[in-house]
Amino acid sequence: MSSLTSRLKTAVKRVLQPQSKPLKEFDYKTLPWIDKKDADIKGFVNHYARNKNLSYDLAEKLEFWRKNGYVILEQAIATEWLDQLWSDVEELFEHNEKYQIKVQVDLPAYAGQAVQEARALPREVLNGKHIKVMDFHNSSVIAKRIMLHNNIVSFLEAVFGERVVSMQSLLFKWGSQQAAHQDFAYVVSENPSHLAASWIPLEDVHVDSGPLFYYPGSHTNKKFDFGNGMFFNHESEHDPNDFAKYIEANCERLGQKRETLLIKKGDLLIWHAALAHGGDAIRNEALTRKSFVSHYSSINAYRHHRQAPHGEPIRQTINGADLFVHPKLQDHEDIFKAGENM
Ligand SMILES: O=C(O)CCC(=O)C(=O)O
Repeated sequence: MSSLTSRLKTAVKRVLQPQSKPLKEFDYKTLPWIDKKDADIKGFVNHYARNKNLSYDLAEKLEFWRKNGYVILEQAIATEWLDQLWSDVEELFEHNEKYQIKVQVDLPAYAGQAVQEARALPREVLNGKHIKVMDFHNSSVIAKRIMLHNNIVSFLEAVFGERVVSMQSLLFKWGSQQAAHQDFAYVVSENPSHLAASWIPLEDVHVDSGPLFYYPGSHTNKKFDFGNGMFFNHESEHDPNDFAKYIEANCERLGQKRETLLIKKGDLLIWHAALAHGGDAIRNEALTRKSFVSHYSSINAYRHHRQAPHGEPIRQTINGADLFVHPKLQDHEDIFKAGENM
C-alpha cells in the first residue's frame, strides 16, 4: 500500500472532535504530515503516484513550502483559460440584472448588508473597488477547471496527504487592500490546519495595483488570541485590526521580511493556512488587479458546504478533487459553459 493510501485510510478513521475549550494553536496530532517534525519529503515523493506531468519539481516545491509556507508555480495555467474566466466575469458585470451570484461589497453604504446579489447592485458599484464576487466557480465551468487544475490539486493533495476539497472562491477586479491576516482565523474547516489557498492573477500584477503581500516563514509563528482563541467570531474581544497589528509586529520581531507578489499571468501562488498575508495599498487608482482566489481543505476536514452544514453536499469531481454544488443557487450552477470545450 502506498504511503498516501495508508494516510488516506488513517485519516478516514480519524474523528475530529469539536473543541471544548478555546483553541490557541493547531493540534499537532492533526497537522498535515508535511508540517510535522519528521516529514520525509523525498520518501513521500518517491511513492506519490500523482508526481507526473506536473509543470514543476514537486520535491523542490514541497521543501520550499515546509520552510516558507507558500510556493509560486510559474506558468502553471494556460492564459487562454484565464482570459475565458475574465470574459465570464465581464458577462456578469455587463448583464448583472440576470444573475443572483453573491457579491460582497465592503463600502460604508452597504454596512450591515455587505452580501448582495449581483442583480441588486448598480453597475458602477459592481465594477468599482471594494467588491468580491463570491463562489463564482459554482457558475463558471472554466473557473472550476482553473480552481482544480491538476498542477494545484497534485500539490495540495501532497501537502494534505488526503483528497482535496475546494471550499470557496473570491474574484477581484481591483486590489483588496485587506489588512494582514492568516486564513485559518476566518475560513473555517473542521481541522483548521487543513486549509490552503491559491491566488491566480488574471493579468500581470503591477506593483502599484495593490498587489498581494506576504511574510515568508510566518506560517509557524505563535497564533494571535482574539480573547476567545485563534478564530475570529462574534464573541471575540479583539478585531481584525488588532490581528493585523499583532501579525506585523510579530513578523518584524522575528526578522521575517514582507514580500510583494509581482507574478505574471499564468503563474500562481499557493499559501499555507497560517501564512501571514494581505493586500497592499493601491497606488495608482487606474490599475486593475484581476485575480481569482480559492480556498481548499481535505476530504475529512471539509465535509459539508458552509451554507448547508447539516446536509450532504452534492459533489463534482475534477482531477481527483471535489467541489460542492452551491446548495442555495443550484439553477446558477455551470451557467457559464464556455470552459467545457477548452
Ligand atoms: O487578494 C487579496 O488581496 C487578498 C485575498 C486574501 O487575503 C484571502 O482571500 O485570504
